[in-house]
Amino acid sequence: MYKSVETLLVEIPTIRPHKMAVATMQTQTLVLIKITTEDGIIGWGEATTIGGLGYGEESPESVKTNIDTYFAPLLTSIKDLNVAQTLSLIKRNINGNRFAKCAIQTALLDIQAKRLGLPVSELLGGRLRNSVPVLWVLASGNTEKDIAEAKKMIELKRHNIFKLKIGSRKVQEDVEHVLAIKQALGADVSIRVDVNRAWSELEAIKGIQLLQDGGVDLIEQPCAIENLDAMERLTRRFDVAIMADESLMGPATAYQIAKRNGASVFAVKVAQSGGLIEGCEVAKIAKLAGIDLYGGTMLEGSVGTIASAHAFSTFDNLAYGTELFGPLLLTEEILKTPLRYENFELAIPQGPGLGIELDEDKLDQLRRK
Ligand code: MUC
Ligand code: MG
Repeated sequence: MYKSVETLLVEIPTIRPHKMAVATMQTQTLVLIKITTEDGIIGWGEATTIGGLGYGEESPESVKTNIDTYFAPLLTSIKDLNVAQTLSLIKRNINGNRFAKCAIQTALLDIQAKRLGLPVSELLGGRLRNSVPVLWVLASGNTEKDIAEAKKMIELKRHNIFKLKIGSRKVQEDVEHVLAIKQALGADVSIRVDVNRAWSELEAIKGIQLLQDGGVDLIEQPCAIENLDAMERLTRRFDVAIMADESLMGPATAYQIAKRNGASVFAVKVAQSGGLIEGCEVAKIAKLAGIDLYGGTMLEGSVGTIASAHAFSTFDNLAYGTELFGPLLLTEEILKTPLRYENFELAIPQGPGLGIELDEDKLDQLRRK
């Protein structure tokens, strides 16, 4: 069935430093998985994370080691299982490792969808849209540069919603930075902030009140991953949307957060969820709990980005759009035909599988040897 499973670490510099409370990125290390079947079909998946171990529990190196050592031998030993049975076998034999599991699942779905001649979205229940709105993240760390960058994006019709990375400065300084940008861009431009869990609950109360009063639309992951008590109290206290990001680690945590009103919006990330199917399960839990949806990213390159878009295209209500801009933050193109960003949206390919073609010569030049 599966002849080979390869894991590539691909280093690509970013277009500018990307400053977050948890790490400053100058380069992104893409973790790409290529699975080849015995009858010659190739499937791709991605397990990229942010800042090595700065953001999550899996690093590019740990993902590669675990895939090469545990996932690959298991997959190449399979004789006659369908995709669901293969995923179930993986779950029974391997704990944790959501990023690796997502990448493997993506590649298996890419293969299966190519076999059936359908886009991956159709294996996930079917798309409701052919494109998704994409915001841009302002994270240069400088107010004037961020304003200029935002104005350029609006002019290019690339993005008209912005998320600001805050949490590394004092609350008051961050608030002044955000509100200066909000004022410069005007009432019609939606501004959101991502604190990346940097605030204590008291800092969050102070910061969120000022941001809410200043017209900011959404506050992402203000407090620590495990501090769901604080997330719940903030969600109940404020009118502005409070979004769970890092606290969401798949369907089980989605259920826990939903049950206790720990967020008003979920940032669904396929890698954090442990797969595209699990990302759709998180969305289903949100829908049942009356929680709004946002399509998140781990700043993946084109493979993870388009895989996410296939999953997000199936969501009934994507009230807060997506942040699937990862490939636009990178200085190198790894697809033969780049993803299409136009009119503030990312187009989702109609072709079989993920609907993309990797430039393998380019990957060979960029991969860690
Ligand atoms: C995060 O926490 O949201 C997504 C966009 C971005 O700039 O950083 C990531 C991670
Ligand atoms: Mg976030």
